[in-house]
Amino acid sequence: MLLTSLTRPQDLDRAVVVGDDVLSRAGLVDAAGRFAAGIPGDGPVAVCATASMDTVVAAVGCLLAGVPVVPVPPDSGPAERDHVLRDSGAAAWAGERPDEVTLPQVRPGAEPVAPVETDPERTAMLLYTSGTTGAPKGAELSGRAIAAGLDGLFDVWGWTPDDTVVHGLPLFHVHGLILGVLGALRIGSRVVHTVKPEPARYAAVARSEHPGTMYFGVPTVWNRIVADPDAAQALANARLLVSGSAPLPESLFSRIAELTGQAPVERYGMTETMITLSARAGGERRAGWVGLPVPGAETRLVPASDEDTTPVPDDGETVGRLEVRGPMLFSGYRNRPDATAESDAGDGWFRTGDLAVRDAAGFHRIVGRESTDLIKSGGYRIGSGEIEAVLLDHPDVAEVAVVGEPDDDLGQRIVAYVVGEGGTEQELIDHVAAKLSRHKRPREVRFVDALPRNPMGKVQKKRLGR
Ligand code: MLC
Ligand code: AMP
Repeated sequence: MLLTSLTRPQDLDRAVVVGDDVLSRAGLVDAAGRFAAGIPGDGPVAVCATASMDTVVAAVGCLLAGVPVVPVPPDSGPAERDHVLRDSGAAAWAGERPDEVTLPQVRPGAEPVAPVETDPERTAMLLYTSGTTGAPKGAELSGRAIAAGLDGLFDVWGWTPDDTVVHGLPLFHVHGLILGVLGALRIGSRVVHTVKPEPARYAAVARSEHPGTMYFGVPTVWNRIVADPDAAQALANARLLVSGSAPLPESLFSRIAELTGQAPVERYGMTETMITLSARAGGERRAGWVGLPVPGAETRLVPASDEDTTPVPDDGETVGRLEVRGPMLFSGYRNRPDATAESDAGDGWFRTGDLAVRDAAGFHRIVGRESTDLIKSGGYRIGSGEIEAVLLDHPDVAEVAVVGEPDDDLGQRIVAYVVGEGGTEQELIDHVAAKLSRHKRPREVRFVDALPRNPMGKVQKKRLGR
């Protein structure tokens, strides 16, 4: 059973709070059990993952029924949504249903059904995530993998039922949904979701009668919190301030420490691997470093070039390609044996695509990514290929190259270099926002006469940019 706390006989008031909606543990079990009663069959359920209690109830209902959950970003445009629905083989839809979606809608039953024991190896969550090219891939996470990943975090963060987790992150990714909701429901702590990850909302919870003990954010969220010193100071009494999903700049680490009196805990993860590296609650927190493997996880650094066979020393300086192994890893990409095989380095090692260094104490620092085609913007992982394909569909675009450029707030911002005539910058931005999730829209379009290409005709993205 993944959500172990839900089988405890004792109730817990305010077990889940999302905005103004509040459920006790018993209330959640009842609502999720009634949702489960309405699930037709045992195929995956696509959950329109708005930041709402409905999403929490639907996801928990599916897990109690032993049916895979496919969280769909609520603003995903038709191109992205159709792909997710087709590829996942979703059999039903939960939440507000767009006209074009014809799947049967889950209608909660009058009586809750009891949780079923499911094969822990069965996919519990199918999370869609971008690759460098093509449409997003569905990472299959089994109940066993999710449980292992969460148990590791309970250990390293000293996370207990006495905690209250606070965040406002999207409920369709590992960070917001698995850590931020399922983590709380597994250990039995409370969770407060602020609907949006705005500094004032985090501060309001911190100053309320029911303050949090752990606050989660991506670096963009922390950047906005330190820009509002009053909000930052409200978090001073928290037990842990946790950052992840993208690199936390050293200056931001220091600023958080200065304003709140405590250094943040940084951790590193991926959709495919959950969280594999983290600083310890009671251990060293080092700016620019993501800490040690969580219990069960192992890491290795392989030479950064195929020609080089010299082992990468643990000197804190030599860069290698990061590979990870452990019980929290996914079971593969849905319908993509090619991509699954490509990510598999043998013996259970997963190629993260990240470049890292490791020091003698086992601390890791992420120094970049192997591919320029994966962009991290606001903590979202975005493949340039998917955006390029949509832009090329626009009649005014002849050629395009999409890259991530440094951005003080978002980490990277999406910039599209376009060869073409007629379309304005805003038209092209809106074109992408209408077809894909909004966060995949370019923040900037630069019109150029030609794209830099090598003699083979391949675009040289590293030569783009200011
Ligand atoms: C502006 N907007 C437009 C638009 N121009 N919308 C459509 N088309 C246009 N042309 C509007 C939007 O509607 C929205 O309004 C507003 O602009 C903000 O847009 P945004 O891009 O969504 O928000 P922004 O403020 O930039 O977001 C910052 C952020 C967000 C931090 C809130 O990036 C975020 O939630 N990031 C979290 C990502 C995350 O959880 N990643 C974890 C992955 S798991 P409105 O009204 O809707 O606000 C993982 C594993 C691990 O990585 O290690 O954790
Ligand atoms: P996603 O699939 O959205 O989970 O994105 C995973 C990617 O996010 C990783 O491969 C890293 O590139 C990046 N990432 C996650 N956490 C961190 C971190 N703490 N520091 C640097 N990069 C991170």
